[in-house]
Amino acid sequence: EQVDGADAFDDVTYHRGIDVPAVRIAFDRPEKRNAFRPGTVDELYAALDDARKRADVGCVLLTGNGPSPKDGGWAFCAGGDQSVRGESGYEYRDDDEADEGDDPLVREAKAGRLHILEVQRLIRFMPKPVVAVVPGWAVGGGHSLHVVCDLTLASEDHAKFLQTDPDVASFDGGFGSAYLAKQIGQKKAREVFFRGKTYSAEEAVEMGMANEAIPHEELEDIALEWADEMTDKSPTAIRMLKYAFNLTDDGLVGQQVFSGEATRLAYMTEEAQEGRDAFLEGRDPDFSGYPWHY
Ligand code: 1HA
Repeated sequence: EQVDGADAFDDVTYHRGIDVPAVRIAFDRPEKRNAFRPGTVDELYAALDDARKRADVGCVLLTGNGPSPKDGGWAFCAGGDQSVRGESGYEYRDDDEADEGDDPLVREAKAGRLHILEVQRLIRFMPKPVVAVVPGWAVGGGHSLHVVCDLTLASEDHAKFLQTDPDVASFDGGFGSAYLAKQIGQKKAREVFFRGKTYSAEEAVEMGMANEAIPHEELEDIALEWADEMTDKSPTAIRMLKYAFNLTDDGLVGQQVFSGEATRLAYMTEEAQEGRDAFLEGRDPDFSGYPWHY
């Protein structure tokens, strides 16, 4: 069922599972191969952030609606909408009402947007698995989005993986490329960007950047099954595992995120509560009851 408030979105749809504590967030510009304009990214961020904060959501399925009413083509996402690309990024235009009502100075600061990178960080750091469900084209910045997701499930009939960044003089030097190289190896990742060849779902699985190729008509059902399996497990364990997988590639920020969860767990101990209580009661803490474990 549609999540409350989601009818305000123009470029994405946002639904909650009925029996599974998961949500489905989908690009909804199928006639543009689900390319994103700045307003699309704002809505995607808002939906993902809502999913991040909800205690009743353990998994996010990120996908693209289709087929295109124009030609029946399927897409996950074709990256930044080149028709609104300005001199320094992607721009709000007259038919994109997303920044209406903003303070003029905020509008000025938002002139050339590359904030899909903020979405990538949100996916990376949210404490629950995000699954890219790829029904068709995953291209450019759309390809990078599937790379940063925890898992990728792809339509074996229609999914196509393609990096066009250097064709349109763009480059995602972060997760889109360097993290891709961690997944599929340096030679292959360089080939993906330098050659700009299209890969099928099977090839993506073989390369290690997708988990499974699935018959198109079963894609969403299987994705929900995976979400069901994952959300049956311990939320704490899944969260710690995601952050552990991230840690070595994310440097000090990875350590901060992982350690924040360790702090949360430590706060739950009596030992930590003794520290808090001693402060509130104006006495010295007594940690003698808590041994130096090894
Ligand atoms: O690299 C970044 C960033 C890096 C750092 C920081 C921020 C970043 C933000 C964004 C990006 C990027 O995403 S750069 C890469 C941008 N994307 C592309 O270069 C892909 C362009 N599209 C295509 O190569 C092809 O359209 C396609 C392989 C996805 C599909 O081909 P197909 O099946 O032959 O369909 P096609 O006829 O080309 O497209 C259907 C319609 O969708 C066309 O519109 P129509 O002629 O029917 O009016 C087409 O223009 C439109 N469309 C597809 N992709 C885009 C698009 N319109 C605007 N922007 C698009 N990206």
